[in-house]
Amino acid sequence: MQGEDALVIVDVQNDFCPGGALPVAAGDTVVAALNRYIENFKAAHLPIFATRDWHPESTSHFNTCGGVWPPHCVQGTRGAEFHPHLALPDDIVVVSKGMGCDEDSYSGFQGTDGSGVPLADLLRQCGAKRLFVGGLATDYCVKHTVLDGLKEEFQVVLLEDAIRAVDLQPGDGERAIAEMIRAGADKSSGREQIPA
Ligand code: VGL
Ligand code: ZN
Repeated sequence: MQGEDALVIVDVQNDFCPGGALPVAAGDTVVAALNRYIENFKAAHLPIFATRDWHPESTSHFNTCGGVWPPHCVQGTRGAEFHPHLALPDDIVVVSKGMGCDEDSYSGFQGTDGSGVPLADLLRQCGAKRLFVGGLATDYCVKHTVLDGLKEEFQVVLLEDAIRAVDLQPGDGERAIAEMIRAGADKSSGREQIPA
């Protein structure tokens, strides 16, 4: 890790974990890995961002309104809360996305903080050049966040031990990882770059 690194935790919310409305298999197993990264980034005084899916009750993103997904991560519900064991520091920056009635917003870069500042601006404001990305789900929000991060000209390290896939089709997660690597992401688990 170095002074220009930031940790970006994608959508580690109850609804994407076992028991939630749109559960990712073993989704909750990313929590322990992410908590280790959080500790390391905190100790190095490096910035940490957490994105969240933050949908209205009615949106074209949901199968109740013509979309693909069962309703999930509705604003203010328990399902939209971060996983209770995710050890988010108090000064974490929360980036919300998917608030519109007509958008999927899979990418954290479509999200904003409480004052409406987009993620890319928040990252640049704190001098970040390299992003370490983990969370849920590999084949949707992690993938789109990583690809947009690269388009925004950040270096991106995919935290392979801290992601899990929806796998609507078997192999979607593996294909998403391949796509991220092709686009320029570093597949390192981050372990050699982050002291344990
Ligand atoms: C996500 C499907 C629908 C995700 C969000 O966070 O990966 N997937 N909404
Ligand atoms: Zn969603």
